[in-house]
Formats: sequence, structure tokens, C-alpha cells
Amino acid sequence: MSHSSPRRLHPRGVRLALGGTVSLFLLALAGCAGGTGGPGQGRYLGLPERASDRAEYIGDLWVGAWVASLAIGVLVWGLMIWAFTAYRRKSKNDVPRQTTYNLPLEIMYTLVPFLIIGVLFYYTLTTQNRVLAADNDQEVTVDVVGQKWSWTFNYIDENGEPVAYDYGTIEQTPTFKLPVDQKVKFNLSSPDVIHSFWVPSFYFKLDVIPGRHNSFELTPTTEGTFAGKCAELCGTYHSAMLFNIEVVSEAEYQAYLDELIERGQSGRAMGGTVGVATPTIPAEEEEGATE
Ligand SMILES: [Cu+2]
Repeated sequence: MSHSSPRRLHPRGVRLALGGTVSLFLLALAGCAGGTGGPGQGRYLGLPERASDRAEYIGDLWVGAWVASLAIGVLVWGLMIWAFTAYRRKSKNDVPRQTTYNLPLEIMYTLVPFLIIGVLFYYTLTTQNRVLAADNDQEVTVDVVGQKWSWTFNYIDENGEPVAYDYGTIEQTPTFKLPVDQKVKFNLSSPDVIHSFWVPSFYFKLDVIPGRHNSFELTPTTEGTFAGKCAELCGTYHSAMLFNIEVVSEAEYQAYLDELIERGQSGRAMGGTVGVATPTIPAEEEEGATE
């Protein structure tokens, strides 16, 4: 068997693979940089409507990562089909050439994954910095309490004094209101176990950890009602830890606060430790409880 003809294939194979890799990165970069965001669900293949100023960053990272993955997939599938076809067994006695070392290919195997990780790392880090940016210049402050098994919102004024609170119970999913286009700072706390505050349309999720103050800032940009949930398995009724956030006009928001005060919900509720927001369990469970 001749050794000269298979050996000629090496440089060509390497060139092909490198060429493919370069196009892949161009595609990946285009995918990550493209798109300025904006509401509209159909545009994002079933992803939630982008309803906060942070949504664009996370959404573009997500879509960009999929574009890059697809590009890698197309390259790999293409190379596989090419290898199947070009190197298929041509006769019964055809034995593949046995290769030991190929330095250029091995360098490529090492460098390309590092490059891929580098690109992913760069976009992840810049996205994270943008999403977590906290300037403490918020117009609305909400102390959120996640407790077994619902949520409490304490609305705080500019002087740090609690104005009013609203709460849910396991039987009653709460609907909290926030004003549109105003920067909100959420301070998260828990009196019991770890929960996680998640509003998919805000493209933001943060753990609520007892004894630790986690906070984040974002601006709701679209009026409407958006579903929220606990995203950390926290116990038996974790699945009941639902809430809604209704993003409304400034006037409607003020009317909501006045209404809460009128109902006697002024001041602060700490959820699970004080007042009405004490955790509740369904009546039938209470009767049959053995513990
Ligand atoms: Cu929970």
C-alpha cells in the first residue's frame, strides 16, 4: 500500500478544520453582538417577553450561545459527513491508515476549546456585570421576604422607612404592583430556608438566603402582569410559592400603596415572624398532621 497518497491529506484536513473554525467564530461573534432587544415574544422563539431593562443582556447571551452552538454543530456534522464519505471503505481489503501522532491537529484540539471557553467566558462576564450593575440610585425600594410558602413585599420610602406591605399566602397568590420605567431595588430576605426570587419576564433570578442580604436593581419596562415563582426547591409547598407582578403607571402604583395603607397594611411585615404573613398550611394537612 502506498504511503504517499494518504499523507497528502493531512495539510488539507487541517486547513479545512481551521477554515471552519474561523467561520464558526465569526458566526459566534455576530450572534452575540446582534439584536438590540425589545418586547415581542415571537421574535425570541417562545422565550418570555422582555419586560425589564436587564432582559436584553440575558436574552442576547442566550440566543448568542445557541447560535454559536448551532454553528459548532453544523461544522461537526459537516466534518463527520465528509469523513464518512471521503474515507469510506472502498474495497473489502481496505484497511485504514494507522496514525500515531499529528502535532498540528493536536495543537488545534487544545487551542480551539480554549478559544471557545474564552469567548463564552468573555460574553458571560460582560453580561453578568451589566445585569448585576447596582448604582443605588433606585426610585422604588422593595424589601422582599420569601417565606414558607409565599412572598411579602415591603414598600420602602426614600428615607428607608416602610410605607406599606402586601403579602400572599399558600391559598392566595399575591399580585404586587410596581411602576413602569422606574428603577426598583429589591432587597431579598428569608426567615426560614433558601428560596429564589424569579420573574422570567424580567430575565432575572436571585437566591433568597436566610441571614444574608441579597439585592439587585432593575427597571420594569413594559406594563402588564408577569408571573413570578420560587426557583429553589424549599420544601413541601415549594410549588405553591407563586406570585404576580403587575407593572402599572405611576398613578396606579400610588393608588395601590394608598389602598394597602387603607387596608391597615402600613409598616413592615417580615414574613414568617411577624403578623399576617405567617406561613400557613392547607387546612386538610393541618388536621391530618402527625408531627
Ligand atoms: Cu421557596
